[in-house]
Amino acid sequence: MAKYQFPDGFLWGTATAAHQVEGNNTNSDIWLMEQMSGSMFVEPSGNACEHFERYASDIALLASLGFNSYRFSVEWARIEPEEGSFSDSALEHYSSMVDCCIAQGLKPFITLHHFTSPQWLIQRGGWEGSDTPALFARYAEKVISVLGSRINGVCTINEANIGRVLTSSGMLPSLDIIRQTPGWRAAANALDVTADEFMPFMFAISESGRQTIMAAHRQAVNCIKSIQPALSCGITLAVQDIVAGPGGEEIAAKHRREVNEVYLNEITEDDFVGVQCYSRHRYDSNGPMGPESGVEVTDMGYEFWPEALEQTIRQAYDVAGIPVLVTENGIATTDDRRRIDYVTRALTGVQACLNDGIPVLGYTYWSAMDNFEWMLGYRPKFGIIAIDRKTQGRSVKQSGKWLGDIARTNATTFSV
Ligand code: GCO
Repeated sequence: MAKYQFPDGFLWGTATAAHQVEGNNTNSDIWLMEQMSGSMFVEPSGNACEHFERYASDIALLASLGFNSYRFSVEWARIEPEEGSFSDSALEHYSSMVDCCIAQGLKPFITLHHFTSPQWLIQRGGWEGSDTPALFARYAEKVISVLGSRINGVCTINEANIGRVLTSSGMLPSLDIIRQTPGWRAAANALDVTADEFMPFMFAISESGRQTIMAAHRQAVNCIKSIQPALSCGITLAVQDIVAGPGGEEIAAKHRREVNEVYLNEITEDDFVGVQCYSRHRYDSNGPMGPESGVEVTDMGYEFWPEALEQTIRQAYDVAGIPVLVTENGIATTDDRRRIDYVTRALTGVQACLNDGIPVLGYTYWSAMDNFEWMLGYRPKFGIIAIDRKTQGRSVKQSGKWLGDIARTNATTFSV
């Protein structure tokens, strides 16, 4: 038996992203891509989980389970549907979400950008556009001037390195190939830009894309701090445990550098780094090796490898030297017992990091509810709350009750 006690004030939460749960995010670039014939998205997001309308009861449900925080994103394409014109009603909507969290005893953590961008931004060069950092900072300033005094933390940009993760791990083909696909070309056409100019966030993998993203983060943090100096700000990164298979030392080290460390090195002044970890990635001298035979795979096709979380917390802290908030960790599975096993092993790693004195601020499970898993649509089920896609009915899974109980007591005993 292992007894775990987490530090006072440890954050226990779940996360969502606007586009994946709200529904009808019609002014965003990803919405457009989903509608195109030949789209790389297997289905459109449609009305998603109707979280835009149902947020109050969803938040109450999460609070009733025992969590003490909720990480959600505010949607740039709703707040600034046209360049320079900010929607009061969208800002009021997110303001009500924040109030609702507070009333229910959940500390609100907001993400300003979670993959989706307004279509007008893409017409202005998207995530390689030279004005994008300043445009993002202006949006951040607007949001924080409304919400800033009532929230507990801000993730400026979700998974700054996602494009590099997807291409280096072989989950997506190269950008050259993607640009030839009919769905990509049609979406570019619809916005009157060329296939090369069309640059949504997830695909900004070049060095200039990376610099645009990191400059947007820095400029946004400066704006936020000028309004709310004490507000905790960070960026989140997709950090899988990158390991070497036979002969793969060099290439694994290269990927660790280009996908993780180059970003971690630039955020040493931030208040925290958001670690988002799902599995490990193995490389040999030929590149990504895929899952090892005999290792269970999740419904995402990832290795069931919850120990990766401990490794990535350690790596992030080693390089950036700042507190770590686990902003995402979770598993896509329809067998909820596997979810409990996965989180048990992941929390074992969190506890080991805490025991070694690493400042881990909290654990956020991805995701509060089954939702729109981007290109894979609604098939992968990450949630601790199931959503009936016909009726939109919510039902809490066993794992939700289990994790909520751990959150409520801030302690647990595992028979490991
Ligand atoms: C990401 C995002 C989430 C995903 C989750 C599961 O990591 O890609 O932050 O939007 O849905 O990670 O893949």
